[in-house]
Amino acid sequence: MAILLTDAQLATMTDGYGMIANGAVAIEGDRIVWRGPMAQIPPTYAKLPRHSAEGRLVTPALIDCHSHIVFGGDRAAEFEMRLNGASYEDVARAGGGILSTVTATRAASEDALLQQALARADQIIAGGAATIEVKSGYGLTIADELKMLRVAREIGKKRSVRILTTHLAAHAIPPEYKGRSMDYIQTVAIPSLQAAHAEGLVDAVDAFCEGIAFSPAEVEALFNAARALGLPVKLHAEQLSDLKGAALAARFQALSADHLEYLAADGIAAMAQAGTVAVILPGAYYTLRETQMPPIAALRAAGVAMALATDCNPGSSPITSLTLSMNMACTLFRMTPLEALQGTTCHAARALGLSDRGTIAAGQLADLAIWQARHPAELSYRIGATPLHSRIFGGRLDA
Ligand code: DI6
Ligand code: FE
Repeated sequence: MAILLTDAQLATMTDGYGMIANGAVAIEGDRIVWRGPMAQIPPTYAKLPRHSAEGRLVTPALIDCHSHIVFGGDRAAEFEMRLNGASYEDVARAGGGILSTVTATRAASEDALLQQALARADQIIAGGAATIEVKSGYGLTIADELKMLRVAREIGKKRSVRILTTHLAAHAIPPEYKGRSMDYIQTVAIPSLQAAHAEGLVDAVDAFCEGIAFSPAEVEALFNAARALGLPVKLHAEQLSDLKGAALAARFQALSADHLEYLAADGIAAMAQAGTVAVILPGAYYTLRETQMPPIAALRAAGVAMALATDCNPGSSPITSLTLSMNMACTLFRMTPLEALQGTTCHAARALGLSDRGTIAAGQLADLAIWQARHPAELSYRIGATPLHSRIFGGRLDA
């Protein structure tokens, strides 16, 4: 299988947008072997079967580097509670919130979970994604965390999408461990991580470092276990308060620290030093009607790479659109359309520790998005549209 994609407005994302007007991409197997201007197609690639983008914008396929798309039930009732005045923390303390999803997820069969997750994955894919990171964290027993990770991996077998799985047993303290959170880390979170790793189900380890979840000391115990297994870490940090989670993550050379609304200068400096990516999640900010903005300007000034993701989850971010997340990041946080697209391509790849995708360059996976657009700013500008025309996944044009 080899094709030459022609007549494209290429945003290669190798240096800013890295635009190539009237560009072409040569693909052999699942890899890009050449890209450049139409006028300079090497003779060997000029003979390949051609597929015209007809002047459309072509970008690397998008990457959703932070999602929780495997879960049972839904939380529309909680949405309604919050609209009647309850805060996110009130809902969590009242036994709702994450724990109601835990109950539904434990009760669901693997197949039922898969069917629901596929529907969400399909929406993210239809928005131009070819890679989705999926977290566990609604099982909170060894068996149920493994079940979630198996379901997540299954999505990649059923659909044209690459799935990365993140172990997030340290997401919430289940009722049976109420008041014994360190005990939960020692007897459930760490053993489930070890078991999942032994089954080859884990690409990275995450935790929720927050007053309503796990303390920095508890996260550190988990991260030490991850390190012993040679697994990279990432952290839900500074979402609702500043527990210095980002600095803790940076000490463990974390791939990313995510949310970051309450991130302070010390955390930014630690992330810059460690090369930890800041994953910005405007869907959660929007849903929770948060007013504290993540420190975008300070992250930019410190040279911290910013990624952008849906955080798709039933409580704080029921969104399956990366382009809408990009729009929110621009309009709410004043990220630029370039930063937004870097956030869902090259910087999202970095947030997952991947160097084989996120740009259009020789050697990269041939995962491309062809858009009903001409300029990349259009992707962030439109609200609620799905401007995808078609995708190329692993060198094959989607049916
Ligand atoms: N922070 C979030 O915003 C989500 N998880 C987390 O650690 C919320 C997940 C949920 O409410 O179900
Ligand atoms: Fe999250």
